[in-house]
Amino acid sequence: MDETQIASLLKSSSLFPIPQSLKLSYGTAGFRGDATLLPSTVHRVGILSSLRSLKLNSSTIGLMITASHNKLSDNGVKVSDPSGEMLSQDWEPFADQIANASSPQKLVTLINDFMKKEEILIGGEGGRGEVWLGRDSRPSGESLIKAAEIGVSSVLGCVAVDKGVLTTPELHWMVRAKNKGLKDTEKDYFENLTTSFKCLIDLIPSNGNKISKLVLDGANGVGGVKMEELRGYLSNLDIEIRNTGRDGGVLNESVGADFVQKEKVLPLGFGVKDDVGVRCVSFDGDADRLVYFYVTSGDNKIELLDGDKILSLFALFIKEQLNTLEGKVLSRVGVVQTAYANGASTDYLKGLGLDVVFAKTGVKHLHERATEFDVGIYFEANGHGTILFSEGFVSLLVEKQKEMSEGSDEYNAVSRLVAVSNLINQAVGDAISGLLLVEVILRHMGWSVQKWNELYKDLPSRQVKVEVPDRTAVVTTSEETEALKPLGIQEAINGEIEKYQRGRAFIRPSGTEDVVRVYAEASTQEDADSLASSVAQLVKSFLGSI
Ligand code: NG1
Ligand code: ZN
Repeated sequence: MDETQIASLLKSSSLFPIPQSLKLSYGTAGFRGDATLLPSTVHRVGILSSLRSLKLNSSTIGLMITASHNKLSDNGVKVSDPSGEMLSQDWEPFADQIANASSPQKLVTLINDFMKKEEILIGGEGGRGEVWLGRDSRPSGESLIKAAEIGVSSVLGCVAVDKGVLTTPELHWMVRAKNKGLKDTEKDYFENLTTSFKCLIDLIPSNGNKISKLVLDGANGVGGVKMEELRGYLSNLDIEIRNTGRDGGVLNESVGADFVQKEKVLPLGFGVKDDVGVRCVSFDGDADRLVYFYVTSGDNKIELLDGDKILSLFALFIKEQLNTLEGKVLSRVGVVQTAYANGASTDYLKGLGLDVVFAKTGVKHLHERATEFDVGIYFEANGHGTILFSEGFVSLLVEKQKEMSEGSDEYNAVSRLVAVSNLINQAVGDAISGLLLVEVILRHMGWSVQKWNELYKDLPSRQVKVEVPDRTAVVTTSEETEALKPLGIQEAINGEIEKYQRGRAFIRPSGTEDVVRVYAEASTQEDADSLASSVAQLVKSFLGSI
């Protein structure tokens, strides 16, 4: 690194001093924390993104400012690799190191060492770098974007392009499209969705399955607003949009996919009286998750159709198309879930004859496993997921289609699969594209939300979070189903599990909030609640509570 570069880094980082006692780690989904503490972190992630772009021959990198489902006062930052996937995990330790470097000098030393190791050249001998910036609707995002911009451009030869307020999946999609040399604007994103959605609607055999109105809870975040924009392009979707954030509601406060999935109650803005039986859907704060629900009657309890049920609907539809192609197209279809998947969904998917594998919590882990298949479908129970089609498989489909007679069942099945591969975001889970696919499949099947819900019956479950002095004291096995530390806690949890029919429970430290999460499942809701509360009690007694 030459003198000019060193001076540039020292100067820019002195503008963003690191708060005392800040200790961050690039968790399940990047860095998160109270927004006021994050300018130095975001600035440094800007630097990292530039280095990543230089390392990858000037490919465009994405930097997203969001804290997804966290409260409004939080924010966060995560990086998209050129393919639209999450930052490669082998750069995460470097991200941790620079985010926590205690002074500009230490930061420069770390960067210098890393550049030598990675053989990254800067300035005259190096190439150019480009980083696209996006942010969700959090007000704190405005100044954090500036910190990112300054970080990016403090690396010589690198520029930041501010793409404004976006959903997380939009930015990932745009970065992916840019690096593939495809049309890459937000308008292109909308056009791609509308074209493939319309194509799937046109392929519905009767083309007439009527479907009732859908009501969206936008979590008072960016997703509802973008959905309003998209509605302008779509003539085929009857949707009412609530919780757009314009009516005074607060982001993620008693609204949104995380709230609905974890609390299993109606979000604000939805009433028991008017909405009984209506098909409803919730996005999370940055619109990379969705869950469906409906009110049965009486109280504000809901029937939840979570990520597992969305996954099951998608798997069923894909399988139906592939069955039509039996003997013509060979494919490996796989499903990826996490320990949070409801046991009943796993049984159902296995019953469909699908290969079901498990990954650690966090979509980066699920995504990686899904790439092992021709068609890999992954979902977290919380509604974050997508379908990955290998490029080879899509080319094979297009090739085979040429030999089929237009309008035949097999021809239509191939057309549907190709249209799904365009509609569904191949970069990352995307609430908007997920919603469109659910809607088209329900129409294709001629199903109501209630009928879809009957695919299988969820085992009652309960999730709680426990605030502890140090969540890192919990260390788990790789699949997160057993706790290795603190010593003795797993035996105690097992002792509780044994008391319940179909009991299952586990704990893990959250990667996005300062809590230990507890998950419990049992044959009745009462038992699931009681198991969750005794395991939470164990966490408190082993780790202390605050
Ligand atoms: P943590 O906080 O690590 O549990 C949560 C979700 C993940 C994932 C990330 C990213 C649960 C139990 N965990 O992670 O699945 O979506 O947020 O947003 O829902
Ligand atoms: Zn999110």
